[in-house]
Order: sequence, then C-alpha cells, then structure tokens
Amino acid sequence: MNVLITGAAGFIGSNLTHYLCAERPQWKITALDALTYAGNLENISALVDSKKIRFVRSDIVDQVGVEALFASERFDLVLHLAAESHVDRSIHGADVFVRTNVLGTQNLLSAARGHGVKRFVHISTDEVYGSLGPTGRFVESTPLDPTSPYAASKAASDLMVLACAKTHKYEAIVTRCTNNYGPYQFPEKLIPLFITNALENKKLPLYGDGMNVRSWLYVTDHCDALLAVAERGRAGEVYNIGGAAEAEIPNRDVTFTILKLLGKNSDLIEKVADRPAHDRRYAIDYSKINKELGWKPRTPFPDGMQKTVDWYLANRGWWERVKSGDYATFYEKNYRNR
Ligand code: NAD
Ligand code: TDX
Repeated sequence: MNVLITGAAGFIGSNLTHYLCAERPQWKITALDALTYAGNLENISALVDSKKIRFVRSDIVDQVGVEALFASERFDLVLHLAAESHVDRSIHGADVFVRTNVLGTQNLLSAARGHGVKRFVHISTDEVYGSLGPTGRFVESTPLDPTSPYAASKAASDLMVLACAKTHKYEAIVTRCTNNYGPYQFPEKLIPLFITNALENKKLPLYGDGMNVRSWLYVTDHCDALLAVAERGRAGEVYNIGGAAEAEIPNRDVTFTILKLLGKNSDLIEKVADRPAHDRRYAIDYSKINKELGWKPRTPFPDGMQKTVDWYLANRGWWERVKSGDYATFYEKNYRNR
C-alpha cells in the first residue's frame, strides 16, 4: 500500500505516522507538510532519518506542487489531516482557514481523483455539528451548524469531499472526531497549554465559567479508528469517532486533573473572558463505527492523562522550543489581556 499522509508533522498526523510505521511496516509512506507554525519536523525526524518514510515539504494549496507529487508517485490511499486547526486563531483571522481547509482540501481531492488514487480519507471534527445542550450526542446525520470560522471551514471541506464521492462515485470517506490529547500536541490547545504553563508556574487561562464540556480521546485511539476506516470503511460515508461517556468532562475538571497530576496549586487558575460563541458541549455517538468496524475508545481518561503528563515532563526541550517560537508572540498579543 502506497500512502500519502498530509499534515504529518502536526499533532495527530505525526502520531498517525508513527502508529502506521509500527502497525503496517510494509506500507510505503510519504509524509507531506507545509511546516506552518503548527508543523514540527522534529515530531517525525527519527522516521525520516531512518528512511522509514519520505518527507515532502509542500503546501496543499499549491496546485502545481500537488499535481507534480501525484504525477511522480502512484498513491493508493490519502489520509488528509493538513489543516489550520485552532479555533481561537480562526476568530482572529479566518482567511487562512478558508485557504488551507477549503481550497487546499479541494485541490488535494481533485489531484487524488485525477491520478486514480483509490481511496481518500478526510479527517474532520465534531465541531462541524455546532454545540449541544445539556443532553444528547452528535450522530452522523446531525445537521451541520458550525459556530467558529474553523468549524465552518471544516464543514465546507467535508461537503466538498462528500459531494465528490456522490458525483464521481469516488471512494472518499469523512471522519469526525472529538477532542484529541496526547504527545506532540501544540501547546496552544487546552491540555498541553495548561500542562506546560503549570510546569512553568504560569497562569492557566480558563475561559468563561470553565463548564464547557469536551469529549476527550487519547490520540492513539483516534489512529486506531483511522486505520480501521482506511482499510474497511464504506466509501461515501461519514464516521463519528469519539471519547467514552466518562471522558465527557468540563474544562474546569480537566484543569484540576492536570494540577493534581503535577502537584500544583489551584491558585494558578486564572478565569479569563470567554471565547466568542464558545460551544457549550460536545459529545459523540460512535455506535456506527463500533457496529461496522468494531472500533471503540480503549484508553481511559485518567490513564491517557497520566501518559500525556509523563510525556510533557520527559520532553521539556520539545515544548520549550515550540513555545519560544510563534506561539509565544501570538498568545501574548491576543490573549494575555483579553
Ligand atoms: P495541527 O495544527 O497540530 O497540525 C496540522 C498540520 O497541518 C501542521 O503540521 C501544519 O504544518 C500542516 N498544514 C497546515 N496548513 C498546511 C498547508 N496549507 N499545506 C500542508 N500542510 C499544512 O492539527 P491536528 O490537531 O493534528 O489536527 C489534524 C487534523 O485533525 C485537522 O484536519 C483537524 O481539523 C482534525 N481534528 C483535530 C482534532 C484535535 O483535537 N486536535 C479533533 C478532530 C479533528
Ligand atoms: O486557554 C484556553 N482556555 C480554555 O478554557 C484554551 C486554549 C481553551 N480553553 C477551552 C476552550 C474549549 O472549551 O478549552 C476547551 C478546549 O479548547 P481547545 O483546546 O482550543 O479545543 P477546541 O476548541 O475544543 O477544538 C479542538 O477540538 C476539536 C481542536 O483544537 C480542533 O482542531 C478539533 O477539531
């Protein structure tokens, strides 16, 4: 199997690349990434250096570059993860989200189909469904109702992929996953931001009343689901992927878990102004992928959090290097005094 993974230097993409090298060592893997502020080649450099994978630096919006790549290599499968992924950044500037998530996805999809790539898996998010009230869970037929520019751009790309599957009978599939956490996550997202800030004895900026609920999934469980969908998913379908009921947790409780694991005091918590149009609650019904492909989340939240905290403790150099770059200035400029 000849596979292209886009966004392979980002959080989920790099975890997936490591996972597939271990689980499917016979696969030939090309890792593509533009290396934006969120892409870090260090995440997969061991695989590149040992020639287990090939790395290509390319922007998915660049038609000429993408076309040349597909002309030079006959891929069987594209796992498409490249995206602008941070909600707060999309509130400060939506243009790059439309560029990468909508135009980039369309460009890649069109090149993949044009060059006879058999299968295209588009990795999307539960955020396309909008926000839930206190009860209920998203199913695959829940109407799309995105609230942030990020979620709107993902919803638009999902629809282009599904339309392509219908119109051209193309083997494209969309997955929609809840919040991931684990190693290599860029420390602008809640869990790595709060772990690393706490380790530096910096404040943990908790938005609003801290009672917004997310459904947390350990990143390797997401990788498991993506492999199942890639190998056995039905073309043209959407598959919801998500955390177990016990992993549907308010941000305040996630914060206390982190503080407890690190032996830090709750006076590090700083209540800050809420995110505009902050989705109140996400929860996913994953019974379709469970019934069809036998997938379910396997890592209990306390175990996943222990592993994650241990990884950030053991890899201080990694996150200190990441935090000293673009992240620091973006955060100081937009959040410190919000
Ligand atoms: P990330 O921001 O950590 O990584 C995204 C990667 O895409 C980076 O390496 C970046 O350099 C690359 N990239 C950005 N623009 C590009 C472009 N124009 N061309 C090529 N590469 C480009 O994101 P992530 O958290 O790993 O998310 C990966 C995918 O999974 C995204 O599509 C996201 O929408 C989706 N997703 C994420 C989560 C989550 O909790 N993190 C949950 C559900 C779905
Ligand atoms: O500093 C913070 N303080 C805070 O209270 C940050 C960064 C976040 N939060 C809150 C906002 C959310 O309710 O924590 C929750 C999680 O926030 P993020 O980590 O920014 O994730 P979220 O907005 O839920 O989106 C994530 O999950 C779905 C990913 O970033 C998306 O890429 C994915 O699609």
